[in-house]
Amino acid sequence: MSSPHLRTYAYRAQNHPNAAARLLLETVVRKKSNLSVSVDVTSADDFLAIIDAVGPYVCLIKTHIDIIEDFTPGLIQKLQALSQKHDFLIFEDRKFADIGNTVALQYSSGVYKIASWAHITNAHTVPGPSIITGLASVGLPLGRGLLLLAEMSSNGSLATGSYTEEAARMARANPNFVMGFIAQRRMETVGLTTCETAGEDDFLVLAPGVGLESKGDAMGQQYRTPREVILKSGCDIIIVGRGVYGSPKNLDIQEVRNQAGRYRTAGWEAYEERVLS
Ligand code: 5FU
Repeated sequence: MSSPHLRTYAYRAQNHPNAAARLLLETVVRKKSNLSVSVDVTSADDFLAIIDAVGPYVCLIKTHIDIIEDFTPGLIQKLQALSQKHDFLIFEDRKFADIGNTVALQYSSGVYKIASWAHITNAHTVPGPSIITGLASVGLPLGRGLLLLAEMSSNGSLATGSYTEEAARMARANPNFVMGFIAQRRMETVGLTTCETAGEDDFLVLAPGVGLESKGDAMGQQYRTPREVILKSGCDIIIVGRGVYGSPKNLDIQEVRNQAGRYRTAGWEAYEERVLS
């Protein structure tokens, strides 16, 4: 059997064991978009304005809800209304990293009640497999999906080598709730011993660190182009933040729309080249 990334998104949507992954793949197919925009702004008005502008071009909106300075629970209702209006899923980039009992509380409770509105969230593997057990106890009954942080885009990341291999093994042991990875490449064969072969699991790879112009920022972020990420590295979804919305201090909503369209086209063309060639 070929690696999942060589099959179409439509085929993978029909066969995925995780409900959130199926919804995401179906949205990708309907909208012909493998673009996720990361909306890292601190004002609720800017947050909603950017999402309304990029909504038609994305399959997934990625949030860091705890950076919004004027957060109120009403913001979540507005976000959900935009998700309905524009047909996209929501990924809260919470990067959980504690023991199972604590992450279950952080996921379900507190100010943000992430599990109640985010289709997808993610976790570091530092605490070991109990972090998946804790999050799954909340998320699985709600049809949510979890991404494991197997690699990071930042310069000098420690998520390499045996750490990444262990993350891949943890995913393989939990294929119902773990729907994929935050990573920079495919993970099917990572961490397999010489006697093992890749199974039938289809883990989606969502890749941050994507930019068409810049190669990085002053704080260690590193960018690759959509073509490098989707075609050469076989990732499934590109995650783009500042490449789409620029500087939040000078928001130009028409330009945000233009950039979202540009990244969507670049990501989709790279996918078509991948599955058709
Ligand atoms: F896990 C990761 C990672 O390895 N790199 C990242 O950049 C997550 N991110 C997030 O993607 C980061 O927290 C930002 O929210 C976003 C990238 O934003 P940018 O503006 O495209 O650099």
